[in-house]
Amino acid sequence: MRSHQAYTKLAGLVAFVPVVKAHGYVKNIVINGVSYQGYDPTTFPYQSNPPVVVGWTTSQTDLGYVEPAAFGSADIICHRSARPAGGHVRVAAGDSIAITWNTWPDSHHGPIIDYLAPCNGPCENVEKTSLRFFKIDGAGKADAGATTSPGYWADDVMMSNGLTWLVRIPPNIYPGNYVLRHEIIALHGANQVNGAQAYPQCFNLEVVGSGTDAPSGVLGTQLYKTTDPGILYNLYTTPQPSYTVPGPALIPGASSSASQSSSVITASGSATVGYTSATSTLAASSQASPTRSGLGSSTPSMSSTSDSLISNTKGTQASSSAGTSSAALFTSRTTTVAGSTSTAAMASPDLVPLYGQCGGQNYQGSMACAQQKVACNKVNDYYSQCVLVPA
Ligand SMILES: [Cu+2]
Repeated sequence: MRSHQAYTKLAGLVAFVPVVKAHGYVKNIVINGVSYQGYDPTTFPYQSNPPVVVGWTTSQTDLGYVEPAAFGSADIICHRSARPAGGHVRVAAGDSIAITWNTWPDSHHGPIIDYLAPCNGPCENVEKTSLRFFKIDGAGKADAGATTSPGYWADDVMMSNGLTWLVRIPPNIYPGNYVLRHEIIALHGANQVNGAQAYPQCFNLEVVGSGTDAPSGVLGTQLYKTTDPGILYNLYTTPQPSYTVPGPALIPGASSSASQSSSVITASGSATVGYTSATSTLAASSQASPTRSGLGSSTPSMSSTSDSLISNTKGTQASSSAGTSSAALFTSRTTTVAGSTSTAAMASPDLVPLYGQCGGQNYQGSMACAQQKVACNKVNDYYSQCVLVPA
C-alpha cells in the first residue's frame, strides 16, 4: 500500500497547473437541442448580478457534498443553503433532458438518481421543505452482475457519455411546475457510516402535456437514512455485493435509467422568468381533459427548429407530446447560435486534482496532489484523496 502521507509540493510546477475542480456541478441541461445554463456555484455567488438560470442557487462554492449526517437537514433537498432558481424551462412530458456536469472525479463511483416534485405553483418561490419527491430513475451498478471492485457505476456511464446523464420526464404525469432533483451519490468512502457523499442538483421545470398521474412523493429530508444499504456500502469488497439504490421506489412504469446517449446542442436558451397566461390556460385545459392523447404514438417530439437531438432514445420511446406542445416549447426562448460549451480544464495526468484519488489498496496512479495547500489524505484502506489542508 502506498503511503497516503506523501504529499509532493512540486513547487516549480504548481504555477503552470490549471486550477482543477474535480468535484462538479451541472453546467447545463439540454432539451430538444436547446441548452440552458445551470447554476455555477464557483462564480455566481461572487457576482452582484448573476445570470438568472434554471438551476437552483446554492452556497457550495467549494463544490462539496452533503454528508449522511445531514440527510435529515434541508441541505439534502437541493444542496447546501439552496434557494429556488429564478427561472424555469418548459419541457413536454415524455421528452428527455440531457444533464451535463462540468467535470467529475473518476474515483467517485456511485448511483445516479432523479426525482421530480410538484411545486403546486411557481417553483421560483416554492418552500423547499414542502417539496415531495418521487423517483423517476435510479441507476446503481451499470453491470449488476459484475463482482469486481470497484465496479462500473451509473456515474461511470455518465462520464463515458460526455459527462451527460439522460433523464426522461414521465409521459403521463400531470402538467405543471416541478423541481427536477438530479443526484450523484459517491460511494468511495461509504464503507464507513457517514462516508457516502450526496451531490444533489435542482432545476425548475414547467411540464406540459395531458397526463393525469400524480405520483406520491417523499420529503427531501426523508429520502435517505445513514444506514440504508445503498448509503452504507463497501465498494471495495471482492466479490462486490449487489447494490440497492437508496430512496423510495421508482414510480410505476419508470425504468432505472433511460438509454444513455449524448445530445447535440443546436442552440442556447435562457431561463424563462414568469408565467404567461397561455401557460396557465394550457395547464388548466389539460386538467379538464384527462385523455392521454399522445400515448402509444411513437412520433418523435422534435421541434422543427432542431435536427439532431437526443435521437438515440427517441426511436424507441413513445412520446406524449403533441405537435402543438412541441411548437409551444419554443415560443418563449431566446435563441442564439451555440458555440463551444466545453472548457473543462485538464491537469497533467501525473498530478491528482482536488478530491481526486491519490492512494489506497490496488491504486496505481499518482499520489501527488496538483494544487498548493492540498494534501493526500487517507479516507480508508482503499481510498485516499487530495483534500484542502486547513490553514
Ligand atoms: Cu470527493
